[in-house]
Amino acid sequence: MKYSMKLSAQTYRMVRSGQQTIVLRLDDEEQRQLQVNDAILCVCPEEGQEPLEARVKALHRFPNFAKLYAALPLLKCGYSQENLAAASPEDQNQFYSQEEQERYGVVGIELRLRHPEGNAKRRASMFLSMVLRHRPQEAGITLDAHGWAGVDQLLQGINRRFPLTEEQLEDIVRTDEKQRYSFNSDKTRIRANQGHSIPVDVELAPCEPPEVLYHGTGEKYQKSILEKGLIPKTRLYVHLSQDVETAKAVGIRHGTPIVFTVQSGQMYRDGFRFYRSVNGVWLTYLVPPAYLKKME
Ligand code: HQG
Repeated sequence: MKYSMKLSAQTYRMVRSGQQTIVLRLDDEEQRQLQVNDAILCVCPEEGQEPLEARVKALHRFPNFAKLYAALPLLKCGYSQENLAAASPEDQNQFYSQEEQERYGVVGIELRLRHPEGNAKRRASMFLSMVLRHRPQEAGITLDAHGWAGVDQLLQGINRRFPLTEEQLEDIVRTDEKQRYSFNSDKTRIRANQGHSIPVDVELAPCEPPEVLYHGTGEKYQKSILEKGLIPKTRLYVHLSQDVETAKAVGIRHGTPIVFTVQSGQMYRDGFRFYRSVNGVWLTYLVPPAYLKKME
């Protein structure tokens, strides 16, 4: 079944660019028919733009916007770093009356675009991250002990699947939204800043973390995490975020997001080591359950 959804000009632009992946609505009769994987057409009558073809990736339902705002990553819901601090569930009152909100509940419709903008660049970047963090053999290259790959070898190695020029590679490194990669000083070598599953030492100095850090994950892992603590699974480290919004954005990659607070200050005093990657991700080897608390 095919649905169509009207978006304001601003929402349309943010959805098209990939910055916004979750559209907020009342959970009324219309939205309740939606199911995961349904095809949905996003139209913008104001601008007379091409409709965007999408599928429903997930439906995040809440009794009210206060709960939705607390749970979902607002940076994926139409807010940006500039207006995030001022974001409030009351922003929705201009669209839906209090009465309607209480009557129907609300829903975050998570979308996956069929033809995302910048798709070729994004796919090249994802391949790079796979090669530089997990499987260099896919490009027929090896990484040195510190995770570096020669730029020439890398470009040659990925050429068949992703023919990139040096300039295009530099553009990916410069514009990556999470600053995942670094060059050495003369740009002859490149590596991923963090996120590896293969044992490389990216030369991070241990440092003192803030008193509290955050870990975003999927609800489905909650029970196991509360029993065993946070473990690195396939990566070298457990990844922790400096703020709740980033943690929620990490968590939604695993389904319904939940966030744990980590008593990192206490862990540090108890002798656990912490590292901060060049791109601002906090890393540690494991977090025992005693230092974890699920945020409500
Ligand atoms: C979970 C992305 C059950 C853990 C992000 C997580 C991040 C447990 C999953 C970076 C567990 C591993 C890393 C336990 C941990 N039982 N589940 N005891 N302990 N887990 O992708 O932290 O886009 O390896 O909660 O932004 O989600 O790749 O780790 O859900 O910075 O650059 O096991 O990856 O960055 O998943 O994400 P991941 P992550 P990039």
